[in-house]
Amino acid sequence: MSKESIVTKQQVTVPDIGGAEGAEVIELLVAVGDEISVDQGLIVLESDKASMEIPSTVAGVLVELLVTEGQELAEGAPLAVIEVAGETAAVPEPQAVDSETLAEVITESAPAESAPSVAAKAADAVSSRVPVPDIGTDEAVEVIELSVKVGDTVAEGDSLVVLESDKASMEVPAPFGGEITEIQVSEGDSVKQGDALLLMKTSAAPQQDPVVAEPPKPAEAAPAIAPAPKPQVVAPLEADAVESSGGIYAGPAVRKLAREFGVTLAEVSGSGPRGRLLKEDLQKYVQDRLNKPATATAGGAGLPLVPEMDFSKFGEVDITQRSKLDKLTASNMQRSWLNVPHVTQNDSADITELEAFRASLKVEAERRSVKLTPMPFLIKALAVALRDHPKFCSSLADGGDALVYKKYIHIGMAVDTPAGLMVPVIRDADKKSVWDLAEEILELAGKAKERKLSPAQMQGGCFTISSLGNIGGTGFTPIVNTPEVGILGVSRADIQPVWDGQDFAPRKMLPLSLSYDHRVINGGDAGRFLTQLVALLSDIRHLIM
Ligand code: CAO
Repeated sequence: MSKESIVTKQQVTVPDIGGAEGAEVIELLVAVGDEISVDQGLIVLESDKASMEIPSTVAGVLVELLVTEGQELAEGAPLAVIEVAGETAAVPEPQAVDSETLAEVITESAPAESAPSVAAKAADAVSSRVPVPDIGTDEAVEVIELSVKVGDTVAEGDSLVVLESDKASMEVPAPFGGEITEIQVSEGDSVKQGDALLLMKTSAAPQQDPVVAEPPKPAEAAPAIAPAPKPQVVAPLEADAVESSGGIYAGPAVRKLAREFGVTLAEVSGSGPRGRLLKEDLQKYVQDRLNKPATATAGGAGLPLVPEMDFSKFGEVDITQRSKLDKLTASNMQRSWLNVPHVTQNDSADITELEAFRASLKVEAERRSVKLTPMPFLIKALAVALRDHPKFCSSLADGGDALVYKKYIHIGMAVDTPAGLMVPVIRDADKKSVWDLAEEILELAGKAKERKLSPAQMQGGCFTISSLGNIGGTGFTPIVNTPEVGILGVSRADIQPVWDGQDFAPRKMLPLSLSYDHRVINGGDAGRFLTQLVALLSDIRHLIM
């Protein structure tokens, strides 16, 4: 072999993946151009038995990735092309690493022997010891399930035990077909790589795979050790989402799906061999739950489910898909409604004088090309009340242990648009004149209706105002726009008879509904806030104070 430095392109293929028919590529761990080292994970494959990182068999630069996420792969499928630089003699054979990693026959009593003779030895043995394979960690993992019992006959690839660490759950498959003669662990035991799991009497020699002998270990009256079944079986789990696995026979893919659905595996019955839970079992369970009529039983997050209904049974219907904005608003509303203990306080402001003043500014408004509605006055008054009651401009933090007081007064304004509800934000409302506010309201409402608001124009609000004044109604319960803690609902102003101490006088009354987060705002705070707001609107001379 030449010792010249040359660059060769080498293909990495899918190794023996434990008899799995096909496994799905669930993650690409590298990108073209990456420097790859030997044993570095290239992709993550997931079969119905395990998730596993497929390591590179060579070191070099990744020049081509031959797979995509979601693709199904079987043993031998090409994965990647790696440009390997080095002396020809030093270039490793790609396949050799695959086989080494995937099937080891280890002798404990003899020095290293040639591969075929070790394989033959294992085949001849009466019983072979199946150890814990390379589980990608030196830490002990727990035996959470014994999938077989003494006397069982298993085929190569059948699950023998399920191990679980705080990061992964993995099945240990039979390295060859045979009969279980002794189980050397119990559920709940902690085991490490190399520890004995069980003994198997081989029904066929575990020959075919190329084998590699490990260095001799201290002699021990032990049976031959069967090929260590699998490398790096890793299915990451969220620490807080680890299903209690006792007695549940399910692979990592199913456990992962269950977590995504929020399903407790113990509630699902398995239809696979030995009661194994299959993906289909989970899907059927979820479908059944969705079709079940709502009862007092709790659904996800402890909520009773609202059943889906076939309304066409009662008459003609039309089904349309909701816009993204509508769906986003729906989920924001639900989140706020579920998280915030809402209280709504109602009052009405006598805006007779405000309205007279506004009418007197009509010509000036036209000259300025501005529409002077009650809204800029409301925002002006609101800004003063927010300045005087800073709690209304706060948000909960640190899991509820702290309050963030904002030293700016940015007010969100709900705008009803054909596409759905939008809330542009008027920044530093306390520093703007009524004319400035009137201009900005017009501009932001226009942009909202044309869907031309930038994300920045919809962020940073401290408090929201929602006016249905031009539409109608005498009051409503606005939902707090979390993480804000308060929202002002404005209904339609109307002339009403108001007792002035001697007579009923016709006054223009503006209904106001203040909803607040009762975790932050108390009734007293809300009463004082709304009373000040009413006073400001009833006598706008106070706005300049
Ligand atoms: N009472 C009586 N009349 C009112 C009023 C009130 N509270 N508020 C506004 N009006 C009048 C205005 O004076 C104007 O009439 P004139 O032209 O005769 O003066 C007319 O109604 C139209 O007002 P407008 O709606 O165009 O302007 P606005 O400044 O009051 O409000 C905006 C602007 C963008 C807030 C409003 O158009 C809007 O979209 N409101 C809906 C908000 C919403 O959907 N909230 C619910 C959120 S939760 O689903």
